[in-house]
This record gives sequence, C-alpha cells and structure tokens, in this order.
Amino acid sequence: MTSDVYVPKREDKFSFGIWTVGWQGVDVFGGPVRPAMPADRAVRKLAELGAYGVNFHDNDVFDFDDSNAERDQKIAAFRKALDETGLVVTTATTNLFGHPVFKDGAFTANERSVRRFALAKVMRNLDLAADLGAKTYVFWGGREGAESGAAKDIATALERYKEGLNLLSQYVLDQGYDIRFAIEPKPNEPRGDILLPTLGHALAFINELEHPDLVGVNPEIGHEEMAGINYAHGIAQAMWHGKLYHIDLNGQHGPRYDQDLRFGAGNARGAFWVVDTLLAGGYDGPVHFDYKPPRTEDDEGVWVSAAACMRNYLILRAKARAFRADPEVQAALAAARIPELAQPTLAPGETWRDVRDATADIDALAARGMGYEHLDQLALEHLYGVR
Ligand SMILES: [Mn+2]
Repeated sequence: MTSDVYVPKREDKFSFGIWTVGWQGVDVFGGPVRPAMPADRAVRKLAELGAYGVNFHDNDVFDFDDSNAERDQKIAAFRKALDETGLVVTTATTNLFGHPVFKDGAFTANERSVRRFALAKVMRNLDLAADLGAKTYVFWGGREGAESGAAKDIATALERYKEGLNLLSQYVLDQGYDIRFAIEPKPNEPRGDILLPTLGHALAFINELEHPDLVGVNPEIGHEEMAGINYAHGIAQAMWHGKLYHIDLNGQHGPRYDQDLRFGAGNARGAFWVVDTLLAGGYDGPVHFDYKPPRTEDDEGVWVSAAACMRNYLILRAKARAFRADPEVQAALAAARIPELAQPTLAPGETWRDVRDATADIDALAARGMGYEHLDQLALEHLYGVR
C-alpha cells in the first residue's frame, strides 16, 4: 500500500475547530507557549493540509470585548479566507465558559441576568453561523455544573437548561435557519461535576425538550473515556437513536484530565473500533477533530499534529475495511454467531406465548465457546499491521 492512500481529500469531510490549532497552550499551571493565531490563518493552513471544513466559537474569530467595528473586520477576514480556500463552516458554537461572567455557568447560572445574557450571546452567534452556512450548532456546557453539593439545585438547573434549549430551538425555527443542535457531554473539567455528564444523560435529556428532533449529540472520545465509557458503543447507540449529529474525535489515555490528544494517539485500539463503527453505521457528517496540540509543540508541531489526525483516520479506515474484507474474519464472525443476533427472537406472528415454555439444549449451549478471542486477535493483527 503506497503512502498516498493516506492523503486527505475534501470528500473525506475532515474538519477542525479553529480553537484546536489555535490553542496557545494555556493550562492550569502555565501561560501561553505559542502566539495567538487569527482565525483566517487557521483556515488557510488547514486548507493546505487537505481539510474540508471548520468549526468555530464566536470568540475564536473575534474577542469578547471587541467593538462592532473590530468584530466586523475580523469576521470579514475569516470569510475571505473561507471564500479563497473553499473551506466550509460545518459547525459553530458559543464560548460560554471563558469569560468570568460565566464562572457559575450560562444557561444554568444561578444569576438570572447571566442566563439572559448567555442566550443573547448564542442568538447573536446563531445569526453568524447561519450566514456562514453552518448546519450544526454545538452546546458544550463546560461551566454548567458545580464543585459542591448545595451550590446547584440539579433538577431546577435542568429546568433552566431545558428552557434555554427550547428558546433557542424556537429562535432557529422563527428565523428559518437550517441548523440543528448537538449537545456535547463531559463528566468534569473545568467544573468539578458537569451537568449532562455522558452521552446517555444527554440522550435522555433531549426527550424532555419541546423540539427533540432539532437536538442530537456531539460526543467526544476523550470526554466519554474520562468517564470510563466505551465511545464506539456510545456512538453506535447514538446512531441507533438517529441522534449522532456530529462527532469530536481525539485521543485519551483512560480516566484522567481531558488530554485532547491527536486522533489515533491514546487509546489506539478504541480508535480502530470508532472508525469501524462509523463505517458500519453509515455516518456521513463531518469527521471532526477536537484535539489540542500539546504545549511542547511550536507552530510546525501544530500542523504536524493536525495532519496526523487526518492521516491516522485514513490509516484506521483502511485497516477497518481490510478487517471486514478478510475471509478469515468473515469465517470467525460466522463462527461467533454474529449474524444470528440480527435475527429477531420471535418469528413473525409469534407472541410471548410461543416462548413461555421455550427450552434449549442447555448443557451443550453452556459448554460452547463463543470464539471471540480468535476474532479479536484477528482485529489486533490488522491493527498491528501483520495481516
Ligand atoms: Mn476534550
């Protein structure tokens, strides 16, 4: 296989957050290690690398305190870079976490005036998102949470969260925008505990909304793995619900701080099953990377890591396809009775009466191995590059 198989093409639909390559490396223990990057530079460099689209927070493009004139000037530069490169804005979102006014959250801040300001900030950026052609609008409620038990009445906070998303759904409908919302769960960081901590919490919450069809999920690998959850299983369930509106791919080494490694680093075996699951489920949205170039890297290292996200996806895609096409794998899948699970437990027309007294060859079934170790070893050998 020649290496140019792994060169990204526009039809691969790879996209990046402006904040990913633009991250200056500020963390809890240290200040910036790289200069600020204007959004239009991020667009031009990502286009050179073969990306298809970008995702932005309002304050990735202009600063919180900018005057209208400064805001307009920075948006114009961003738009010019998009026009000149042909990159699309797939997705947008709002920074509701950086400014101190959001220290207690945005939609669920105890202070009512903060909640009203947060909704206004989102509506203003929804106008820009629609104007730039974004089809998905992400809500990552990083500050919606608490550090201590009495600080937040959780049921009441969820009422306010719901009120906020209902209002914003109505705004999108009234404006006629072709935009759907995607909730991004995270268990903790920056808050001690965050509301809607996992994909499952978010899916259940969506059922309580006035316009559930407008709202899906945007699960991130690192966020689910921080909670010890299997991301591939999570996105398979989200697709089963018809709710996987967007994905945030990156790398993570198990339950610890949010590492945001480049995709394919961290849990490499998990990444293989993520790609396999996306292919099997027919996911056709943007293949989005939400990672952060480590603060050890200079500008060149930023672009090396961004290119690696796409290259690793293409490598894993080739491996997942080769795994599924391997005749020995197909035999192992059949031996493990994988196709049998697709057969409904009841035959057409049967009811509980037909299985009320069902029996089976219990001793033979109990003694029979499933053959999953052989199957998984074949997968690992594809991943390790020896098949
Ligand atoms: Mn993350």
